[in-house]
Amino acid sequence: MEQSMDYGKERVVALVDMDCFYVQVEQRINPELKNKPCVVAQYKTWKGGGIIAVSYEARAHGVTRNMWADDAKKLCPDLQVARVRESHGKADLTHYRDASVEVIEVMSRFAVIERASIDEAYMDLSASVKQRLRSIEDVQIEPHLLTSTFVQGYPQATTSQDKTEDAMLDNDAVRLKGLGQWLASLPPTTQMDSADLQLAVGAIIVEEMRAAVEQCTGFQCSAGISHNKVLAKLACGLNKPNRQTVLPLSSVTQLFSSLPISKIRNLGGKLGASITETMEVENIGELAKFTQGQLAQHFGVKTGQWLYDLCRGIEFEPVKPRQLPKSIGCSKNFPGKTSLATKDQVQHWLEQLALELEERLIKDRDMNGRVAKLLTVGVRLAGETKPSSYSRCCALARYEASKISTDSYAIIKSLNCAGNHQQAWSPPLTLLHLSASKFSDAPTASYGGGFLSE
Ligand code: DCP
Ligand code: CA
Ligand code: CA
Repeated sequence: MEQSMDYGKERVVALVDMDCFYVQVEQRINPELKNKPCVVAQYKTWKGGGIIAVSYEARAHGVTRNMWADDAKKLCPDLQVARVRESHGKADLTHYRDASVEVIEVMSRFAVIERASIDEAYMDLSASVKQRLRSIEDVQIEPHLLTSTFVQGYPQATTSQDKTEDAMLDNDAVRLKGLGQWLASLPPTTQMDSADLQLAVGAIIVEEMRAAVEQCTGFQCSAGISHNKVLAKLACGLNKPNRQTVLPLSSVTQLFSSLPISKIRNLGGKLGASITETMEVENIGELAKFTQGQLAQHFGVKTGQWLYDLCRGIEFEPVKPRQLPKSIGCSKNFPGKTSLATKDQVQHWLEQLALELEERLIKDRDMNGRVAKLLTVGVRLAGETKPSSYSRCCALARYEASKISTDSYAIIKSLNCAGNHQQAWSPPLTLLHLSASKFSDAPTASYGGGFLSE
């Protein structure tokens, strides 16, 4: 098929992701933790608790997520440890969720955003970029508008002497050199349909957005600016923290030639593993040697076409305007000996989870004017060989913890293999998860906008 020169470069898409998010939230609550090696840990019962977020100062000492806080302290003796709060006997993430709402609120002043997780959001900047380009005169874009921007693939080191020279520069000098080179290669701002020029203007908007986020919330973040979600997400991770990266399509071939398939959005799991196995390739760029037909043969027409474009850096998934989470859920793990082995225990923890869910659903209804209609219960069973997971759902009729927990119990009861007359639950459960989804507008009388808020 004949494709236009700009195939795959139609949009400007960015991803913004907060740096060590929970750590920054804790540092804002307790400023003594700022600029120090610091982690956020969950629960204290075992080895000082499990680490779920790590400041960049602590990363420099080799501290990583999933380490025990006690082990991390051996690597970094002056490590500061902030603790996740607990309520209903489980982790309480309210602070982080509230901080997330603050950030999303600031970002939404700049663009229509899609909230992708507690600390990241996609945005389609195509329209804003065109508008900005129309409003600026015929000028060259100056590096001082892009003070925290890296351009992937630049500076282009062509000779080995170039490479030796670049190796002598500090990180920011390399950044500036690359940025300068790339900006110099752009056409004048009157040539509005230039894909790279559009990326440059997108990057200016994202610089402004990130500055506003820091100004209004105190939190720093990183960003990726490219032509689609996959490239934007990838670019965002290239120069963390507190930096943003432009990924022009022309730099993709080089980047993809040594990029493991698992690093690509949506390919971190089973699909990625099966691609590596069936096609016998390690890096995403290697997929470009297969025809559309070959890829379709192994992965079906739809996925095959998607991969054919993707390994060339081309992807079309739209940014969906959505600021609110699609579901509200909570869960708790019961590892090893703590697994739930009696009906009473299962009921008790369903009640605790239902209490949290009720609280958060009511807050969500009041703030966002919507109600969830579906309740899903997930469990994981302890297994000798491999653990198995199940989920069951039912209608969510009322926001009432007691009703939620009895309904939840009723729909998972059949997973208990112990006899009806026994108190045991078997096999024991190592995870319980409750989640509410399928939102629709709340009846207007029951929340803000009625006479009470006049
Ligand atoms: N989080 C968690 N458990 C995980 C992954 C993340 O509780 N397995 C929480 C803590 C993180 C937050 O979500 O602070 C955001 O996750 P990220 O993966 O974006 O990681 P960070 O923001 O901590 O670090 P980075 O600067 O690398 O983005
Ligand atoms: Ca993050
Ligand atoms: Ca994230």
